[in-house]
Amino acid sequence: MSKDTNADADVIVVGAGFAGMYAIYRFRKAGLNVKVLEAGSDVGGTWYWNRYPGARCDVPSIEYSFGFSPELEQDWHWPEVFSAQPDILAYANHITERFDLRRDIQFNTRVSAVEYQDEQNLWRLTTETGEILSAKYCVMATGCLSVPNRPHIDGEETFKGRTLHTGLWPKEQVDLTGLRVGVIGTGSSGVQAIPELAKQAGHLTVFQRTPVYTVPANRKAMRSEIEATFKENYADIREMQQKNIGGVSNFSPSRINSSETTSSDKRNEKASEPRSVPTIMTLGKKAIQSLIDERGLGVLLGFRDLLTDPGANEIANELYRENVLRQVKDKDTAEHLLTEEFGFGCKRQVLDRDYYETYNRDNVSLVDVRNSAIQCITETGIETSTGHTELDVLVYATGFDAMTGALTRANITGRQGKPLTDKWVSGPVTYLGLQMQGFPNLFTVTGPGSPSVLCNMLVAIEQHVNWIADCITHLRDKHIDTIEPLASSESDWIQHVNEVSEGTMYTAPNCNSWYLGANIEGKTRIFMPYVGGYPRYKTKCDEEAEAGYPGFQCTSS
Ligand code: N01
Repeated sequence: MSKDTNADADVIVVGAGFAGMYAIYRFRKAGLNVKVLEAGSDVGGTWYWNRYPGARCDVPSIEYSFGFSPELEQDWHWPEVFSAQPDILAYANHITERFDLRRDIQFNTRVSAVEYQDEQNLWRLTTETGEILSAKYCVMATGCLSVPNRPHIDGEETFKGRTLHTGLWPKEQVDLTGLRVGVIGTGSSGVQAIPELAKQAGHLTVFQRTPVYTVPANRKAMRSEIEATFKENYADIREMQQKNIGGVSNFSPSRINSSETTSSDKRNEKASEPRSVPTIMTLGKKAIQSLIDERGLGVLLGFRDLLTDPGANEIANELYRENVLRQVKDKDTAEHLLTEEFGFGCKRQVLDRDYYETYNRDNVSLVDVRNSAIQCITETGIETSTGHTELDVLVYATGFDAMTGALTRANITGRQGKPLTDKWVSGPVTYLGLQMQGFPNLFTVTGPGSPSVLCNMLVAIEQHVNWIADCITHLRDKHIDTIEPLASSESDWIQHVNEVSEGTMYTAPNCNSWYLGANIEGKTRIFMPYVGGYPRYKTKCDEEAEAGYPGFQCTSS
């Protein structure tokens, strides 16, 4: 119960992923009474739902962790350099127990409506079971990739086998031994799942619409001396994260460039003044192929000009295609796996473990749905324009209604009952991805217009939740009833978000990614995250707070 009103809490948070979890800790510290509503039966958000075989993180474990507690940093042990889903979920559970978070979370509670009550200045949340809860502040911690996309395919309801989605994988073990399994989709989820599913299935058929750019992931175990060094330097690592464009301390492109060059390159660099950073264009194709031979395809990602120079991007593409042709033994399969429609950097980079090698297995086949279109799902499998594939299990690895999906589905209405979906009819409109005009005292964590999915998520989450907690504290201290952005702040910010994305590979005309909403039929094509970099973004948020929120309209009774 809220101390100030008759509401059920000071703040209701929707979602108990990492954002909702940290919100409990941080809001409690600010003296706020908090209640979290979570659809799942436990904490972890994306790591709770995405349990498919092979699921793991593409940010180093040491960095994909919270920085708010030095004791937690020291105590927690990550078994691998890049963590698998069970280890991240174990971390989420550890935090929940360590900070006694569960007592403020109501599980198995899906929110069906979030409505602003103008007269009472309260947010009223209705759950699917009809329960009604209210609070002065509402925080949507609903995640950027939390609404699975399952494209409609004719006949899908007739399939007599088992249907699964990578983003809603069952908790209990799924035994695929000896079964005929089909996978639709070759994004990050499909690429991670395919090698693991192939090991279990009798036969695996991959239905691919767009070939993926994927490079081998780091698969090292965490060595104790490396872990000790990280832990000794955690304070510096956190500081470096704050200064890095993607919120990752070792992500600086210049460091990557220098670490990916050979030792002779390094000697040459030392000898020559001024020091030149090797690029794809300066090194040339042959030299880069030797680097690939030495260290794998991932070296391509270390070159700065990959994302800025179309010529460099095309050389990287050529090298990429040549190396895929070398790895996949069956020439026809290899040809169909070749990327061609867009360059590196349009879609989220995928990291894999044995993706291409998997196509060399006898029990794996590829159906290229560009030449062999899916026509319908039958009782026993998938019918394409070139034949029928018999299946016992069909796995959708077809991604998410990203960034806006969870918010537009929550039936949010603001002042005078105005739906958020009306405000966002031409794409999401927010100020700093934190608030929307017309929706007072409603906050979004890692909302569209913030770095979110282009940043280390845990860094982005901590920054947003801290900002929101400080903002609510300010409102309380100053006896302010409502806060929402000025219309001009919103429109200036959206213009800036669009400007900084122009001319990048992300928004190239031939690029169709979920960042742009292009994976969802009918969704407005607009680049949703903020690509101007985490430090620049954080400075802007800090400036707003330090100046007393001039970009926002506040009211007091
Ligand atoms: O989803 P996606 P995802 N018929 O949208 C295909 C994060 N993540 O779940 O490209 C046939 O990328 C679609 O084809 P196309 C990460 O940020 C991270 O894999 O649209 N195919 C594509 O191949 C990631 O980017 C990790 O032509 C259809 C696939 O389905 C984000 O989540 C792991 C189709 C969807 O790929 C989303 O990844 C997993 C249709 N009708 C996820 N509809 C890590 O941390 C869609 N497809 C490593």
